[in-house]
Amino acid sequence: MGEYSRGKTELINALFFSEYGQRMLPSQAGRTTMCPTELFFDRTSNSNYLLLLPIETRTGELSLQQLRKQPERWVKHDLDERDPEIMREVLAEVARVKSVTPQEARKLGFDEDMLEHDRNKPGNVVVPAWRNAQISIRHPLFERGLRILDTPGLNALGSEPELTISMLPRAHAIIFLLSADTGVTASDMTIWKDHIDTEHADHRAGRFAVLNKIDVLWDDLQGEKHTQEAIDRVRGYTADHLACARTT
Ligand SMILES: Nc1nc2c(ncn2[C@@H]2O[C@H](COP(=O)(O)OP(=O)(O)OP(=O)(O)O)[C@@H](O)[C@H]2O)c(=O)[nH]1
Ligand SMILES: [Mg+2]
Repeated sequence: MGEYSRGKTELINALFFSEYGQRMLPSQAGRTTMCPTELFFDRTSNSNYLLLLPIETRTGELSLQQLRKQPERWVKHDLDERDPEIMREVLAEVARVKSVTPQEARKLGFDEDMLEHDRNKPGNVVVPAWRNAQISIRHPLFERGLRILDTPGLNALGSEPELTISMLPRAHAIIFLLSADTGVTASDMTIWKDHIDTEHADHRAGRFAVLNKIDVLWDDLQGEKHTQEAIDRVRGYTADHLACARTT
């Protein structure tokens, strides 16, 4: 979890897909991941695929949990691991947005103030095209049962209540991504307080705050000692802010 552009998706790419030699999941500057994205391996079907739940299902009566039991409501793409280039193109869907009128956005349950305006179509706003993505992909850790949830940044997080009420509190562990150059910003803090450091959450394997983008603190002019001091400082501030124990 974390505010947008902290590098959540890039971390998943680095940890799980580095052998493909390219970014499997879309990761770029600004808001990228638009819907909660689960990664796992479906041992029952023993196959790789991407399932996407259209945003329009928000107008229906069924909850996300109910919709998860109805495969016909999801759009399915097969993923061929022998063709990483095509796989990457298919996985780009998790970043897809739609341009709609403010009325349509309200009908879909969005708060207009939380949405970005469509620069190509004045008057329109941009909403995620999908509510939820499920990616079944063969990987030794996923085959052993690991399941990861990659979340979008704060605004998109807040628009899918079941995610924050049921999925996140049940997670065994949370990795909270921060950027080393900014430390804990106000919106990082909102995510930490409202969605992670909550009373009824499980998180039995822990909550880990991770300072990403440490390379932006590297400074050839000032030397290594200076860089190390800068890193120590930001770690100290971060730990104090989040009131969690410092680890190396
Ligand atoms: N310099 C540097 N850039 C990074 C690092 N990690 C990620 N980035 C870049 O930061 C940008 C945002 O990364 P994403 O992985 O898309 O961030 P995210 O947290 O998934 O963002 P959302 O999907 O919008 O919530 C991308 O351009 C990444 O390449 C890092 O350790 N160092
Ligand atoms: Mg992302």
